Amino acid sequence: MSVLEQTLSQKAIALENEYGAHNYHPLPVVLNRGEGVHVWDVEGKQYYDFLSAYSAVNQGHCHPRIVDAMTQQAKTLTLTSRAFHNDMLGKYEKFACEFFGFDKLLPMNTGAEAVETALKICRRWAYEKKGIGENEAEIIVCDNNFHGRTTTIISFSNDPVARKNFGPYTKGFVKIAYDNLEALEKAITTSKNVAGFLVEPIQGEAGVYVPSEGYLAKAKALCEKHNVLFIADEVQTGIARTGKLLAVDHENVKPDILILGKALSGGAYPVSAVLANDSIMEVITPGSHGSTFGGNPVAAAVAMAALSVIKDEKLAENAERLGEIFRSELTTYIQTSSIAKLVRGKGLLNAIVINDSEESNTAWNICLKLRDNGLLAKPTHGNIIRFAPPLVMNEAQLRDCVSIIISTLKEFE
Ligand code: IF1
Repeated sequence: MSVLEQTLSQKAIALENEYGAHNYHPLPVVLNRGEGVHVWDVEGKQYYDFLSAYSAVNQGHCHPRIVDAMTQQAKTLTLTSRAFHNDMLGKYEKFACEFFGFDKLLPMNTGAEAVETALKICRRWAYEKKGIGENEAEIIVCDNNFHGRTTTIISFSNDPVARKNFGPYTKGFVKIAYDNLEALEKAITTSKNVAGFLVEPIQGEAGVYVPSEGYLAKAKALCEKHNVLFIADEVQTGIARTGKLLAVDHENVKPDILILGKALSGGAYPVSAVLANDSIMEVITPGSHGSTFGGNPVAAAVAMAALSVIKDEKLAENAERLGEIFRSELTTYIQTSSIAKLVRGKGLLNAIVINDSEESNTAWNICLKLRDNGLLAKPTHGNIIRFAPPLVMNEAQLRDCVSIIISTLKEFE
C-alpha cells in the first residue's frame, strides 16, 4: 500500500514507529475520543475500554466533573512550584487525608515517583526512628512485583526485560515469595535491619494474582509486631477498583504508608500521592524531597473532583457488584471451555488465563479479535488477559461485554 492509501490508523502508527522510541508494543488501534466506558478510534469505530489505562480511568473517560474542575483551574492558575504556596494544595491535602484517614499527604505526579517517595520515607524512618545503622536499612519486596520503572524500582524487579542492562542496581532490598507469610516472617526475623515491607494488595502485572484470604491482615500484624512499616502500593488496586475504596479494606488493614496514583486523577492528569501519619511523615523535612509539579493546583483540583466522583457515584459498590457478575458468568463459561482455563480477580480487576503457553500468541490474537468485536483488552505474561473496565459501567453494558468476550473466546475453541 502506498503512503496515500494508508488508513488514518496506519498513518498514526507509522508516525509513532518512525519518531517514537520503541518502548511499547501497543495493540494496533488508534484512539482519539473517550466518554464513560467507551473509546473511539480514528475511523470512528466504538469500543468498550476494558483496560481503563491500567486502572487510571476508573471514573470513566472524560468525566464531566473532573474535566470541569481541570479546565476551570487551568484557566486560573496552573503551576507555582512549591517555592510558593498555592490556594488549592492545602484544601486538597485536607480533603484526601480525611478521605483516606491519614494525618499527612505528600503529593507527587506518577506512580513510580510515589513509590520512590515511600521508599525514601521508609529509609529515613529506619534511621531516625527505628535506629537502624547508617545505610543498613532493608526493605522487603515480593517476587513478580510491579512498582514502576525507575532505576531503583527495577533494581528489585524480577522481570528480565525491565531490568536488562540497566545496572548497577540499587541495594537494600530483600525479595521474598508473594502470598507467603512464612517467608515474610523469616525475612523479618533473620535480620534486625528490616525497615519496611512493600506490597501490592493484588499483584497486577503478575497477572491479577489475588493473595490468600487473610494474607494482608496477617502480614500487617507481623510488621506491627516487629516494628516494620507496612507499605501498600495501591497505585493500581486503589480508588474503588477492587470493590472497596482500597484493596486493603477487604481485610480492614491500615497501611503505615499508602501509595496512590492512576485513578487519583481519574486518568485526566498525572497525580500521585503518599499518605502516612505524623510519626512517619515527620521524617520528611524541607529540601529532603520534592518535585516541580507535585502538588500543583490543577492536580489538586482534579484529584478532589476524581475522589468526589468515586464517593458520589458509589463506584466501589458498583465494582463489587459487577465484578461478582463478571466472574460468575465467565466461570460458568470456562467450565466447558478448552481455550480459557480460569478467571480470577476482585471487583472489576480481573483476568482470564488462556490455555496455552506464555510464549504463544493466542492471548494476543484473542485481544485482536476482541478489538474487532468492539472491546479493548491487553494480554499480560503472554497467556493472561486483564479485564478492567471503567467503574461507571452499568449492568446492561457489563452483560453486553461478557457476551462479546464469550463469543470471541468461542471463535478460538
Ligand atoms: C506501563 C503493569 C499495570 C503499578 C503499581 C506503581 C506503578 C504501577 C502497582 C507505576 C504501574 C502500570 C504502568 C504501565 C503498565 C502498568 C501495569 F502491567 F505494568 F503492571 F497497571 F498492571 N505501582 N502500572 O501497577 O505507576 O509510574 O506508571 O504511574 O506502561 O508501564 P506509573
